Amino acid sequence: MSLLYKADRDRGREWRALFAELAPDIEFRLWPEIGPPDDVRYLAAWQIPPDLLASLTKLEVLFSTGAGVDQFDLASLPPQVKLVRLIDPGIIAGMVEYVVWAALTLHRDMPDYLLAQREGRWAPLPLVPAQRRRIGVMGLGELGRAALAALRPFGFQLAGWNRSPRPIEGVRGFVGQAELPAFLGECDIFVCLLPLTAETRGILCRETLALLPKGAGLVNTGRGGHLVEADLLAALDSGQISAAVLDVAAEEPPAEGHPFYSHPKILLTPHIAAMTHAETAVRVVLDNIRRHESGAPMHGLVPRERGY
Ligand code: NDP
Ligand code: OXD
Repeated sequence: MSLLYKADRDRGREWRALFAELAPDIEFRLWPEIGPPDDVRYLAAWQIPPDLLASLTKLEVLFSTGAGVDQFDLASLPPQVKLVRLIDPGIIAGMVEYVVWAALTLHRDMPDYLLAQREGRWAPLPLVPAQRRRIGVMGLGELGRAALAALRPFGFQLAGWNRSPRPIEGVRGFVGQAELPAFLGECDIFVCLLPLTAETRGILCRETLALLPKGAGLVNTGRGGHLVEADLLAALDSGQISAAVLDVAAEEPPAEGHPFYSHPKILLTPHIAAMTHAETAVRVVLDNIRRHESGAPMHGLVPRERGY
């Protein structure tokens, strides 16, 4: 039985070493050395070259090497192939660090202070106590829930918005489109941790940004496709949004000269909020392969029709 790995090659070498140690019965193949394609039962990939799937006639499971699956063209995935996303403690830990850093950065007005420092100004702003700051998270999945749990000890007023009810202690819950305006109206800082689907594409747009309290801060660690970039720039210009921390962009990397690189109210990072580490990810994938082989349900199995 073999698994083909098609993602970052350096990380692939780490995966190969771990597979050799932990699962010598599985032949690990590192793209582009795919060997006989009809031996491949498992594919672990971030992006899939066109035509690859058609050659893997015995493929049983496609494992995303990340938490999301929006990078795949699901229409080209044969219906019998199971699709599994990565629910990985390493990704969760990375995202928690990033969201806490981003929320505190906005809470403590760091974009203003960075600008003041560069301009040689000593300009203290009022310090808002955490108890008076309202932080909302969109998407209460693995990552959204972990981020909220890490923000709780600071004493912020926390809220969460989700497709289905997900009660979380210490967090005001809002559900579905009908409650989106009420949720947004209570976010001084809000964090997008949604998956990118037909329903969530463009969800951060002029209409929704206008529902936030004036001067709110935005964190997008979901996908670039959630945000209508021109609408954010307009909201920053008008002061409707005071600052944004963005880890993702519609086009990655954004083209040279893109306003996100130089905007004084935007902190941009290159899609590094969380990263997949071989040490944790390989164990998760192996556990799922063993589950699949024994007929047990895999963790992170994606219902195709739902798209996340
Ligand atoms: P999950 O699938 O665990 O959670 C997604 C959550 O979003 C679920 O709670 C789901 O609701 C909710 N949701 C889905 N669609 C809607 C909708 N239309 N309206 C409201 N809520 C909705 O995903 P994760 O938490 O693991 O990951 C979330 C996303 O984070 C990934 O898809 C990826 O885009 C992004 N990500 C970014 C990274 C980075 O480095 N920047 C790293 C890793 C992930 P329900 O409970 O009802 O299903
Ligand atoms: C992921 C990502 O989905 O890194 O894991 O964005």
